[in-house]
Amino acid sequence: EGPTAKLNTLPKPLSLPLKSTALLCIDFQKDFLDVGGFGHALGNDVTKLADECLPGAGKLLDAARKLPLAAIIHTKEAHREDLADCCEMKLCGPRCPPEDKRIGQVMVEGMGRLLVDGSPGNDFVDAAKPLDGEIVVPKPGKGAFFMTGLNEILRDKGVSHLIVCGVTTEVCVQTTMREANDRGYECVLVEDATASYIPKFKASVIEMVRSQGGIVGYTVEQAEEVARAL
Ligand code: TIU
Repeated sequence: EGPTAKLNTLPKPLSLPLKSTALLCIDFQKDFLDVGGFGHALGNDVTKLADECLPGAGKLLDAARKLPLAAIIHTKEAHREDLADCCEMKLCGPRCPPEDKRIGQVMVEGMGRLLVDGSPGNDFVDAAKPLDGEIVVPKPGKGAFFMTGLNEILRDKGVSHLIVCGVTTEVCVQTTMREANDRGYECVLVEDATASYIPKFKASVIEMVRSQGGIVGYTVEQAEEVARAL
């Protein structure tokens, strides 16, 4: 019952029930999109992500804000100041970054401590900033359901379907979609509102999500199409 948005998704068309659909924006933070952030400290070229996914994310946010969707939720990968929620393996595990490029260090003046909540560089990029009334979920891991109240928030709001966008496609976005799928949420990944440092991994995730009849969820090419349908 209620209005639906019909999408030309793969592996088959999907009808989103608006009353129980949430927009989930994953980690649109300076730490991943800007030079001097955590993604940069990991050795990635971060300069292409913004142009690839922020226009699409903006279209989804604009459209969702005009409707009563069940919720608009923004996650951010953010550790406590004392790093008590950052395990040793993440802090200085196998990838063994130099001391000055670890979580909690200041790599670039003005960005503050890498991946620490409250640091300027840990904040959202301007193009995807949460508005008052939207939900912000800080998370210490890659998946948005790990050590957060996200499942309870979604249950409380009666959410059954998630429109998913964010960065990076194969790390926090894919992990979150798999967690959501296991918990019974139907997910649709918006291809031009997500990006990766490694383009072939983004392409692979899109293929993987919708393979085997939609083993993890659905994909749709353009935010524009979702915005028009909402
Ligand atoms: N490294 C990388 O691609 N991503 C992350 O570490 N976190 C998120 O994807 N948000």
